[in-house]
Amino acid sequence: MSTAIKGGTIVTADLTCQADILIEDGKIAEIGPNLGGGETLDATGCYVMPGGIDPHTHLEMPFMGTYSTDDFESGTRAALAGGTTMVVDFALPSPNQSLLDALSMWHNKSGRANCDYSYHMAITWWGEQVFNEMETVVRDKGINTFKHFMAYKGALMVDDDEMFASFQRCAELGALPLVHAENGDVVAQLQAKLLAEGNDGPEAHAYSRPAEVEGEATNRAIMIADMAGVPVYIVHTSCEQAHEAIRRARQNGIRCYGEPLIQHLTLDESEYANPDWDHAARRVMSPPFRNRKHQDSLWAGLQAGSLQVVATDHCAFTTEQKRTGVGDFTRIPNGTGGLEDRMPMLWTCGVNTGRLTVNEFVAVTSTNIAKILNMYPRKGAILVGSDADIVVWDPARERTITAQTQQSAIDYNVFEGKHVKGLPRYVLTRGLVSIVDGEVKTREGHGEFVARAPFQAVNRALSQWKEITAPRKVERAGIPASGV
Ligand code: DUC
Ligand code: ZN
Ligand code: ZN
Ligand code: ZN
Repeated sequence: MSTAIKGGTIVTADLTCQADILIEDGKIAEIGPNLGGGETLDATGCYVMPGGIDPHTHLEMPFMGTYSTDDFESGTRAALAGGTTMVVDFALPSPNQSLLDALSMWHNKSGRANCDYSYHMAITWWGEQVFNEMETVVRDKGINTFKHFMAYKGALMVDDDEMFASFQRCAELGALPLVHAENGDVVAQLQAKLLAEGNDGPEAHAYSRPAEVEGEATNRAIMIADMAGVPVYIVHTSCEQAHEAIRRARQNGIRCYGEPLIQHLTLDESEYANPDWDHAARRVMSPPFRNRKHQDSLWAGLQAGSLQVVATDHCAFTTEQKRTGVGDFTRIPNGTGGLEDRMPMLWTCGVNTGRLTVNEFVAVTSTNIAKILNMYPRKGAILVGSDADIVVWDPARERTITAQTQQSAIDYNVFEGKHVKGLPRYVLTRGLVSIVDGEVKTREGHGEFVARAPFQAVNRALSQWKEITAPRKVERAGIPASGV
């Protein structure tokens, strides 16, 4: 069965041209003038672009005493409705759980996915088993990225010594470390102080995670990666300090990447000042929304290329789940949705305002991350042989975002009331036409796992497991170890 997309303007990260596309067996078979096929999709007046890739989602994730509400079915349906044709989710082992067990759990959840997906593996604890399983994950399981949390002390957080050891392991395996960069020790102390002072509302969440906490950790992660001899990818870069650390490092020849979220680009900290508890709590995520100065820095980074990717960190909780944190902001499940709105919001606030060109839009929503994650040109490209993950984008189509018509399973939308201009006419996932003029025609289970090969690794034998041995306290003359 073949499909032809006719009459549109093909836009990729590096070129714009008029041509038709012929799709056969889920792949792009031909690009050129006057192509015909079984089914014809009219792209007149539209841009024909690589489907969006969201490299940062948490679908049905156990977190803070609950599970994020969008699963692989509703999450990927929401993604497709907004022009995103692939997601990369985080497999998150619980403490002492085998990485391979966690991976099987994630594979079980993703069976209902409507579009293709891949995983990052999180390093949530450190030990000989993790060290050994990292090799299996990279060599046999098609995963070349490992996520590290520098925050969530007492839960997901890894310390610097563990992070350094894991980064060195990534270097020798040809894997890329990802980092949630916030200083978890400082956050924990600020949270305790705020609560003790009676600040228990959602606005205190933002006070407990100032930009400095992120700037410090971003710089630390980059320096540790440099010492380990491995590139590093900083997830949800939300502030000027973090962006500056990335920009400076890149200027000095360090290979590092930064990923702003559509939420941080378009929503600001005033959301937490809303007197409606639900309104503010629904927007609690880490890092929190920032002010205009930080937003301008992120936009400038996308324009200059010092930031490369726009993601969502889609981690959707219902209002009822958020209310677990009434009386204690530290118990509000962290996370916001965004999968369905990333592309229309970025188009509206980026392309329509002149901040981004159409080609830059493709780069930051699709092509750059396909390259960074080593799945280009299968994904992120319009080339003969690439997967037919394609969005036919109608720049004239408009809509006001509202939870009432969204695909996500939660009961609100953080972009409620925003008017977007620029929406998909057609969305194809490996050739399957899944969205037609806003109408959802997704097929549950159509999505497949995308294996990603390792990067070229350091050319030497793998190291052996070594216990981290660092004396924590040393007795000095007359001063007991428990003292200063
Ligand atoms: N931040 C969130 O807001 N949610 C999920 C995990 C994270 O780091
Ligand atoms: Zn974290
Ligand atoms: Zn995070
Ligand atoms: Zn995340």
